[in-house]
Amino acid sequence: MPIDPSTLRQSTRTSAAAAAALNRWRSARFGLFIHWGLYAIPAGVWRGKRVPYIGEWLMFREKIPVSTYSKLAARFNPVRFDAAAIVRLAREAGQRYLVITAKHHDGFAMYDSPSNPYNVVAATPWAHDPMRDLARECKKQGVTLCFYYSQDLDWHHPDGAWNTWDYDVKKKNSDRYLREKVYPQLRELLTQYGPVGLIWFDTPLTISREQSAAIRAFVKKIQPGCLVSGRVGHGMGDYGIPRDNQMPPGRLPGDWEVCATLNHTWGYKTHDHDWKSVENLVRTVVESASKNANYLLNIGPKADGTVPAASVARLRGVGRWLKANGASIYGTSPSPFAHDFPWGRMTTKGRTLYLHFFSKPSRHFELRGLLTRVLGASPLLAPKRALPVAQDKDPATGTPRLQIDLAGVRFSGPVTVVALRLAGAPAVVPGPIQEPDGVLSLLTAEARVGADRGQPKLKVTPIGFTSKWTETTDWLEWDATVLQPGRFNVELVTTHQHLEPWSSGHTARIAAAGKTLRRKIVRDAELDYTQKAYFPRIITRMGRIEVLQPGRFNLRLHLDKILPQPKDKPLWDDLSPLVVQVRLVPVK
Ligand code: FHN
Repeated sequence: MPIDPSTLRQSTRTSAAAAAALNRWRSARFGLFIHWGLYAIPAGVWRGKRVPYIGEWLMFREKIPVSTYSKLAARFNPVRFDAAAIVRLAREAGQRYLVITAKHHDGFAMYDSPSNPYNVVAATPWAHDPMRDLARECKKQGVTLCFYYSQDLDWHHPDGAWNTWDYDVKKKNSDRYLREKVYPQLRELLTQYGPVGLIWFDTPLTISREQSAAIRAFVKKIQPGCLVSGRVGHGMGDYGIPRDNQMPPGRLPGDWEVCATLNHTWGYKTHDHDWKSVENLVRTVVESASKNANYLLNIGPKADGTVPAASVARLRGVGRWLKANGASIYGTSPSPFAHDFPWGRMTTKGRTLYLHFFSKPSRHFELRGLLTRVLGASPLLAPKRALPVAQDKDPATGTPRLQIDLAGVRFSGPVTVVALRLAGAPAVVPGPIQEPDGVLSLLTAEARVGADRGQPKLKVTPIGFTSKWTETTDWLEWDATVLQPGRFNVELVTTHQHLEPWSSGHTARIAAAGKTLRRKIVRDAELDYTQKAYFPRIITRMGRIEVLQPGRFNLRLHLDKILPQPKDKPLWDDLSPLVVQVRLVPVK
């Protein structure tokens, strides 16, 4: 599913009201996404056939005519819908805002929309507005109500985008669609339910820059404190959104939201039982917070209004961890380090640095690169006794080292947190530093970009991948700190966007430690991480180098041969190699 790369940028036009709203949203860190609509009736099955892909795309996948699909409305009677229970579930999960599909791409409004009869009150036997119930319950239970609204794709309206089987594309007029449907409906959403935390716009595939700007202005005029998601398009959102289920490597500049499914669909599907584990979900909450991102985790209620039991169980599982450990997530700032650590992630709150361990490290844990003095360390949970700490400098490189004796920590559950009390706000040595296990990880986000001649065309996206690498003269370069010299296997890590082909077969060249390694980009292995099911990190083994001295280490990456981009690719897609990092792994 192609996405306009401008959704990765964030607007700088922020009013005082929006800044306050953004602060509140940021400190919430965890939200509930709800995809609920007519598509919950077929639930991924059409005319007896299991339809691949996400459930809410069924109308598009099967090219179901509007006249047929709209008949589902007459069968929509979710008498077991219980707004109080859904908001309570969000509370139990530790989610502080809720984003529900007011109108998805099928064009059906899941609320009372006086401007358009294709809605849940006017067109269904239920004749009930669930958003009124949710607004009341959110207010009562202290959860911020937000709406998802598909401002571009609309397969029901003749002027909406992407229904080519009912309507003549040449006759479509997007301004008329905005005028007739989007603006009236946005006004309703922003005036019928009290304060709205944010409008979660999505899939800006055909919308113009002017249209995105106008939609943003329209929302802000009615509710200045209502945020606008990055997918309003053209960098007009208050925060950015990576692709669905995408976890960027390293810390991110600006505000972000990682949106994710619990299985592999947003709208309910009867036959998707591949659920993520509570461990994976908790780690993703932590990892998002460490990267200055909120985590928006989805449920897809069934056609009768109930939430699948597997979803309820998982959300409650995350909630149990957050209830005990929430101080290390809510209201925190991201990790002071730009890179990820092999043992876990970090968040900060003022002078406290939280170390989130994903696995039990060795008793004498070492953290490199923290410049600030540590006054004390203790586990976040009982037994809260002080842990012995020592700080010094690596004699050869001067790199600050912190040792913590973790013998007093009870490691349990998906993530164990240790809090460090610092003498000031955390300051760190910039750039990559070799880890105590000997691995050196060079993230694209931490690289210098240059060219042998002129200006580089190559860019690094805000989420830390290369983009538009089309010139063999362009390069990425890193300066890193090596503490334990020796022989290393050099690995190039590339990725691809979900559902898009992996761009392989190019030739990479790495120059480091007086050696040149050249190899075709092929799949030798994959890295393990939380979102590997969607965005694999593919390792190409480049060869071996030997680093003789501790100290500064330089590595430069070129592409010697770049295969041409396919001619028929969609405009916004980048099929050049997406480089995530270069890893140096000590030879055992
Ligand atoms: O096409 C939609 C999809 O149905 C779903 O709503 C997700 C949620 O992020 N957004 C779009 C795909 O990115």
